[in-house]
Amino acid sequence: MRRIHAIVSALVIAGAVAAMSLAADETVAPKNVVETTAVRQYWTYYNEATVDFKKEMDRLKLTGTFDPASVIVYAVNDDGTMADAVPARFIPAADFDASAKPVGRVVWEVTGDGIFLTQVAVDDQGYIVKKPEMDRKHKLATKYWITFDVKGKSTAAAPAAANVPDHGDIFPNGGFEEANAAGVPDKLIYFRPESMSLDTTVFHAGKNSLRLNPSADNSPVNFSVMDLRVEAGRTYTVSFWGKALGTEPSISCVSEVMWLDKNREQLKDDKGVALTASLIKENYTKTDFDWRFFETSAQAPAGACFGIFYVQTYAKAGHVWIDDMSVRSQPVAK
Ligand SMILES: [Ca+2]
Repeated sequence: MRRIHAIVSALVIAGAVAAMSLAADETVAPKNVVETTAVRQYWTYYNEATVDFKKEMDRLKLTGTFDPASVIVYAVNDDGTMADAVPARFIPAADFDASAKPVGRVVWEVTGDGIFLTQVAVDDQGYIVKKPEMDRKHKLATKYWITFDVKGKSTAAAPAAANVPDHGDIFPNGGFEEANAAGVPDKLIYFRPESMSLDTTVFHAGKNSLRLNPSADNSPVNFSVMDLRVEAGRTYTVSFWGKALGTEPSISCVSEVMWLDKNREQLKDDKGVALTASLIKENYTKTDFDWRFFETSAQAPAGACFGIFYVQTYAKAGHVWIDDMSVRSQPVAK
C-alpha cells in the first residue's frame, strides 16, 4: 500500500502545482491539488487545514459536486516528487453543503523524524540536520498535497484513517493520558519526577493531569517543551487548562512561548527585548485559581525555527495543575 505511488514518485514536479495533471495513469496521479505545509517534529502528530473546496474548484475550473470521500493527503519529497498518501480525514464544517458550501477541515498524520532535541540543527537552506555529523535529513517544513475530486470521478483509494483524530494538535500527549505503570507520561521528555507528578484524582479532562510540586527549596518549578519546531510566519494557537491551590498569595504562575532562531538563539526585537507570547501575563496570577483556560495565538516571527512553551510557578508551597496542553497550527490552504 505504501508504495503504490512509486511510479508517480519517480516524476520530478517542476513549477506550479496547482491544477496539475501528473501522469497518464489517472488511478494514482492527483489532479486537483491544494498545497500546504507542516513542520515535522520529533514525534508523530496530526496537523489540520481548513479548506474551502468551492474556492479551490473555482481556481481549478472544476465543475461538478465536491466529493467528501475523495480527499487524500500525500506527503511531498523535498525534491518535489510525490511520496506516500498519509492517514487523513475530512471533517465537514457545521454548515457544510457539498454543492453550496463544501468547506471543512482536513486532518492528516505528520510523521515524526525521531531526531532528539540536542541533535537538531537547521542549516542555511532550511534543512533539518542531525548533529554532530550535520547529516542533512529533510526540510524544516514539509509540503503536503491535499487532493480531491468531484462526485463520480474519484478513482484513487484513500489509506485507512481509523486512528486519525477529529482535530490536529502538534503537542504530544498534552492531556497526560498516556503514561507508563510508574506514572511517567509518554512522549514528554521534560517530565521531572523530583518536581512534578501525574495526578489521577485532580484533572480537567480524561483521567490524568500534570501536577507541579514546588517547595521552599525547590522553586521555581516549570514544565516546558523545548523542542517545538515552528514555521516562521505561521500562526500558532497555544493553550492549556490550569489550576493552583495552596500557593502563596504573592506570585503564582507564568506561562509563555519563546521563539528561537536556527542556532537556538532567542529572537529579540530591535530594542533587544525577547519576542514572546504570554498565556499567563507578566503581572502573573497572584492567587489560587480553579480550572481556568489560558490561550494565546501568536505568529512565529521571521527567522523562527523553534518554540519553547512553558508553564512555571514561583510558589514555594501548594500545587499547580496543568491539563490539555495544546499547540495548533491552522494553515488555511491558499
Ligand atoms: Ca487529562
